Amino acid sequence: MKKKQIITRRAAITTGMASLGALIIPGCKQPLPPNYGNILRMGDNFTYAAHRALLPGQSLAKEYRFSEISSMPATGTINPADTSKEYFSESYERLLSNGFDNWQLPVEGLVARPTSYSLNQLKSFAARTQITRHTCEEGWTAIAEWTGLPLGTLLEHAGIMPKARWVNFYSYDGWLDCIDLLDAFHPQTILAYGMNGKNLSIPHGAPLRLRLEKQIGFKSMKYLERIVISEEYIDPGDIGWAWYNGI
Ligand SMILES: Nc1nc2c(c(=O)[nH]1)N[C@H]1C(S)=C(S)[C@@H](COP(=O)(O)O)O[C@H]1N2
Ligand SMILES: [Mo]
Repeated sequence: MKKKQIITRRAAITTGMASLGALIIPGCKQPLPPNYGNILRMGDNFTYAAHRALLPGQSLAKEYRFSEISSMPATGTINPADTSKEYFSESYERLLSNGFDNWQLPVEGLVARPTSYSLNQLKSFAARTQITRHTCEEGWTAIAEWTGLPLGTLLEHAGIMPKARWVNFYSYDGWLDCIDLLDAFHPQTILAYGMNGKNLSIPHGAPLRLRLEKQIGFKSMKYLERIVISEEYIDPGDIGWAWYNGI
């Protein structure tokens, strides 16, 4: 799918970052978000709950009632096991043929304990369920219920390091995208394996997708394959979008 350039909220983030002692890289238009060490130093109490309470710009996205759930179309990639599509993935096809029993999510890079998590392991962490509105850049919205584990829980389980600044996501249909740690530790940022009370379906990103409720729809990556924590910004190439697209 072709993505169009939209205006970033650069000014807004820059202001927010100033309070975190973050830098604007000279000669680079992009503001540098805080690393995990910056976030840790913001409080005396290094617990996840404390980070969350202290982080700026962490207002919650609106959550809806069960009766407000709408139908939701699946867009972009709708089945990476479809051999007729250019995004076909042989490894995804193999995992799907086995009901995702062998699926694992590696969490690598700047973590003390690089780990590959099975779906059952991910489901064993405390889950969060939220009914939120998805806003696609192509002009439609939909309300659905999502269940999964907070991304922050996983990052702390893997031992995210103080130098870490970016969380990069790779998907089976070949996408690469990143978020900063303010979004990564936002309480509504979850890795979802459930939708509307059922296992996440193939069109909606099975077995695991990101839900990033404060940014535009395409940032909620489906078909997660791998997570890499980095200090450097990993350029996803020309996807026609800035890395930050808040709503
Ligand atoms: N891996 C992957 N993630 C993706 C996409 C995709 O094509 N591939 N499409 C994005 C877009 S543009 C939107 S609007 C949402 C759509 O989610 P849905 O198909 O569950 O409605 O997923 C996003 N995440
Ligand atoms: Mo979208």
